[in-house]
Amino acid sequence: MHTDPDTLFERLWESYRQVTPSAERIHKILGAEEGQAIVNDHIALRTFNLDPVRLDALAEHFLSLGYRQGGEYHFEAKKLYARHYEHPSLELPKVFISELLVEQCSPELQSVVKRLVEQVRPEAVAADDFLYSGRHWQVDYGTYRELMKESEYAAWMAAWGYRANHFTVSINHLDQFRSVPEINQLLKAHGYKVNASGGEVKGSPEDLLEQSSTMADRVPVAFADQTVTIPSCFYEFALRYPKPDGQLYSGFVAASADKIFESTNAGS
Ligand code: OOG
Ligand code: NI
Repeated sequence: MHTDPDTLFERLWESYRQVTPSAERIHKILGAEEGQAIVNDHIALRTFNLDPVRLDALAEHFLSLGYRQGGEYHFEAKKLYARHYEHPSLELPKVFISELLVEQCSPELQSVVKRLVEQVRPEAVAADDFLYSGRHWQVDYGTYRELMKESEYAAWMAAWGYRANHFTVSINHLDQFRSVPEINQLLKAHGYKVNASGGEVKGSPEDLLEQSSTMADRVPVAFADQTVTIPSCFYEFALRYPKPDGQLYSGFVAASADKIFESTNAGS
């Protein structure tokens, strides 16, 4: 486990950046427009609900840094469960961790995923670098395709393993851009594809959270048998509104999250 959150987030960004060239470019564009550092609202991690890699084991890395558990979110159709974590020091990014409810999936998917997870050493999960350690298993492209038919999430996990699947720019901390549509316009002007599932702006002021995201980059990944270009990670943007007590809402919105998961879908 890391003892310093800044180092953990730097390492997570480094591993994310390596497979998400658009995030680094957009980060630079925004940084140049703003003339100040870009603040992260949150990051997200994915896993399977099997020992030793279940959500709780990933969360332990943040609890040991003083993070506390926030809300819970259910995604019945996608067979996912998620929780968010936040730190009392509000400048640290929130963390959204989800897990695939493997027992609800087909026997075929279950046996593939169990075979992958069996290859993860329990000691590796507690190690400093686990959250950005990538894949701990061999998987061939045919298996990835099979998983994809049933769960885009399972296929993504099989290909990419442990890494942040997105970082999220806090629009509240920007000066030149005040709304999600303005950000979406900037993204499109630079040729990036905005996730349009459920609309390009997810959530509303009534939800206290508005979000948008790019569609994941497509980069080559080395499967056990061949190298193929597939969706990697994406960049997200979030604008939070104050609750009646004046504090910014710090939770997530399940209906919006449900669509944001689709930013890593293979599409047409
Ligand atoms: C997480 C999707 C949900 C949000 O901000 O609601 C999310 C994922 O794709 O793993 O990031
Ligand atoms: Ni997110």
